[in-house]
Amino acid sequence: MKRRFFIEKATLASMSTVLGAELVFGAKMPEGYTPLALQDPNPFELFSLDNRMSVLNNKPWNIEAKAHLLNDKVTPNKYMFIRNNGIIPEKIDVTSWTLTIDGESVKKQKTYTLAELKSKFKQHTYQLTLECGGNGRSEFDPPAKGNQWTIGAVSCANWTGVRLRDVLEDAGIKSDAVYVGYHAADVHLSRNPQKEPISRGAPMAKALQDETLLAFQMNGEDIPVAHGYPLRLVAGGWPASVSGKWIKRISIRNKEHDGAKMGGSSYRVPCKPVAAGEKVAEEDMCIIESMPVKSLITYPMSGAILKKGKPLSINGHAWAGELEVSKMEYSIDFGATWKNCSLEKPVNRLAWQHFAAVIDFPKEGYYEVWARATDTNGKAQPMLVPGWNPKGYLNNACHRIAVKVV
Ligand SMILES: Nc1nc2c(c(=O)[nH]1)N[C@H]1C(S)=C(S)[C@@H](COP(=O)(O)O)O[C@H]1N2
Ligand SMILES: [Mo]
Repeated sequence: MKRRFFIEKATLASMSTVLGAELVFGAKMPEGYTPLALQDPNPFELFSLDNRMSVLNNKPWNIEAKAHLLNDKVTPNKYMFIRNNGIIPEKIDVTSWTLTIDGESVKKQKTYTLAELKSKFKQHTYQLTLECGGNGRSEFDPPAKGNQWTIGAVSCANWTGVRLRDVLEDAGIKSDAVYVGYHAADVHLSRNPQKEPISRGAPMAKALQDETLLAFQMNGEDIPVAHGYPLRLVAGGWPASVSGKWIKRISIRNKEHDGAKMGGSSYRVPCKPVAAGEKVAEEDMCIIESMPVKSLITYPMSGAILKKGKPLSINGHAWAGELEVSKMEYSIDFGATWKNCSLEKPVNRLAWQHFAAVIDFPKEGYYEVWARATDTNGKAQPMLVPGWNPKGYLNNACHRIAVKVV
């Protein structure tokens, strides 16, 4: 029997509209087929990414790096993870782009063009570590829903812009201000214009830090579209969800910001540790602020093979949210004993630090190199996955690579 395909007329008509031309033999298309011109573009070309990056999701786009791709001291654009909660703004007109400062606690609501922001306020450049709160989620058991990030949702780029503080102070901050909340130009997955994909923020103390920027450049160029062109908030050391992309409006609030993904289990963890899989009441969840101490071995790649008698040079980065990393160690005996790595100072506050070590292995065989950072409060990374939480945030377990000595 001849197979017949039923493609609704309305679907065909809407496909034709998007294609900008009649889909002449549309009725002959196999069921469920998407015309090539409507298929997802190649994400590596679309975002100018290295094709070894891992695509976790396409609707919305979520893409992470691999440890060995993050070996540069400053993360190049092509290795920077992309995390979207909604649809990247489709039309961005920089000439008409404005930023409005409003909210209950602004003295005088003000709107700035990009040109005004750039000329009116002093510009600053900082290297800032941005890590997604859900980086490492894939290791939690029972598993947590959401993008299954492994270790690659972290970056440290050069960000140039004006201080958020300077702009907020220009508009005027009332004495009852407690929080800022951002509103951006990306589109909710439902395409409902009443809904925002994400609208987070930070307490005033974080908003007013020297390093909290309204940035228009990343690594010396216009910010790539996927990373928030033409204007984004950058708040290093906190979950990167605080660093709103495509910023249109910042509200100075007289209460904790209540935008999309501020409540429930979004970017919040149980205030006190809970058993794995336990249900946690909303009032027992706390907003994630400074990210925990963590590190990554970026050289060599896991699976390295080494000739017997040769030492192995390793290197990588370590970071600790608002704090600095004060000690970096490695272990080749599954954490039984630890030796020190050399550790550089950060180039500025909230930038990741670089470590290195030269390791001798006693004999042929299979080894693992584990790396462990300790922050200035004396807190070290846990060797294995830390406290379970409903959304799988804050996995700062020691990074490990496999090494074979032959
Ligand atoms: N407007 C907007 N800002 C956003 C997001 C978003 O979806 N929309 N995602 C946030 C999250 S969860 C993260 S981890 C970072 C990721 O920044 P990147 O894509 O530039 O690496 O952007 C944050 N800012
Ligand atoms: Mo994130």
